[in-house]
Amino acid sequence: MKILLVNGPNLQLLGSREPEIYGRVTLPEIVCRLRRIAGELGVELVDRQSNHEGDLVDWIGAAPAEGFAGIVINPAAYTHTSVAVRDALAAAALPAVEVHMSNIHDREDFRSRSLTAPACVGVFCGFGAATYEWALRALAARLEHNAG
Ligand code: CA2
Repeated sequence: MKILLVNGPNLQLLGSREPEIYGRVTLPEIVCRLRRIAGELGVELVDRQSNHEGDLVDWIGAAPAEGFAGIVINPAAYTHTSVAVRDALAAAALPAVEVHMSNIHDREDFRSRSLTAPACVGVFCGFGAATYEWALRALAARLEHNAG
């Protein structure tokens, strides 16, 4: 079973700036750890990151045809702005889990609204790099439950 990990704009900066908010772990380190967990869970993880909204829309849109069973996504700033990413998630109709490293409800008001969350089966936020791990485990459990 293949799971698509999508990371949105500026997440390539993780570990280099704003460590008080996002910690010191880099995106490649997060992906490396997730790959190991995916292996333990018996799923394959394919990871992508882009600063461009259309890339996210294209990857989500192609995910069903590419054989992905589900999506873990941190849409980053597009969470709060992108009807296009939300529509792509809804159209793909794959179980998607939204991730935010920070607690988006404990920051600026505009961050507490997610346009993309209603197109996801669930949301994890606020546990730093570990948030991705919970999301991956939750999605894998759901997919296993659906398959069984
Ligand atoms: O908490 C999260 O994971 C966010 O999705 C991160 C986004 C932010 O716009 C969302 O409101 C919450 C920002 C990603 C940019 O990451 C940076 C990392 C280091 C330095 C600067 C930006």
